[in-house]
Amino acid sequence: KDLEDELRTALSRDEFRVHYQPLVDAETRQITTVECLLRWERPDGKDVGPAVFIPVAEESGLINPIGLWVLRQACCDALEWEGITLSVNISAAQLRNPEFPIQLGHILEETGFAPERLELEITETCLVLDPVVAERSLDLIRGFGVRVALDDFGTGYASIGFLRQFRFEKLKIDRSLVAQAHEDDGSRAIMVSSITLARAMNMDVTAEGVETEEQAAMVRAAGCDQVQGWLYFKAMPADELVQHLNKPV
Ligand code: G
Ligand code: G
Ligand code: MN
Ligand code: NA
Repeated sequence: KDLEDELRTALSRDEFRVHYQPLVDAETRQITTVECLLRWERPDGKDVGPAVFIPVAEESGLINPIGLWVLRQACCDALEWEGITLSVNISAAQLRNPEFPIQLGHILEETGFAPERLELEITETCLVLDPVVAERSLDLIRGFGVRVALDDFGTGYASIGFLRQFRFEKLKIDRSLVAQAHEDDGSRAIMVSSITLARAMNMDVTAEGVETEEQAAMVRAAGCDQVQGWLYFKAMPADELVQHLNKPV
């Protein structure tokens, strides 16, 4: 309850920041996309990460205004990052909100951000909880020209059925699967066949959480289109990010 009140105040006092983590093209090694990761700069200096405050925001419904703030801020920041796609995490509670597609449409209109440069990352939780509403919202969102990525693939359950039903434009292989694939043959087989399947369905594939050159070589060989992880970049503020754009890593 305390944290919930603090989050409410944080929004009105403009204490949130959007940081950006690049996704690097597996072949050209150029930055193609940046993922928006929310940060909270508390005046008392005590860091609370999104893994802690996002669940509280989700339970309280505050994720709706916070999520819209992230979208608006990121679209403004990225307006002049020519050729770069923006990737924004969307919670189940946001996707379940029937107002969400309309609000997204307004933000695109007001900021002038090209919808073709926006990608939304959703998790299968969004789809399990309310597949009918999710499908309708995703149709509306795609109608704008916005793409949809399935995030955290490899951590959940029935993902293969979802791939067929929801036709994501991108699959993001979770970092736990990337790490395990480097350790054991069974996990590697799951990762490699998931990538093959996704590509056969015309999806783009990103490997997340790549921390070593060995992992990067492995996911490249398996056919990933983009590589994301601390090997290349951590999330950083916009002014730092712009110094890295248009330079191969
Ligand atoms: O930034 P970090 O890597 O610590 O993120 C932790 C978790 O919080 C991840 O699961 C990430 O997807 C989620 N997260 C970060 N920023 C946002 C955001 O703006 N909206 C939502 N819904 N989740 C976010
Ligand atoms: O759930 P999602 O995939 O959106 O989570 C993003 C989270 O993963 C963020 O908390 C981000 O800081 C973290 N992350 C990004 N790259 C790496 C990495 O290479 N290693 C680790 N351990 N975490 C990472
Ligand atoms: Mn994500
Ligand atoms: Na993920």
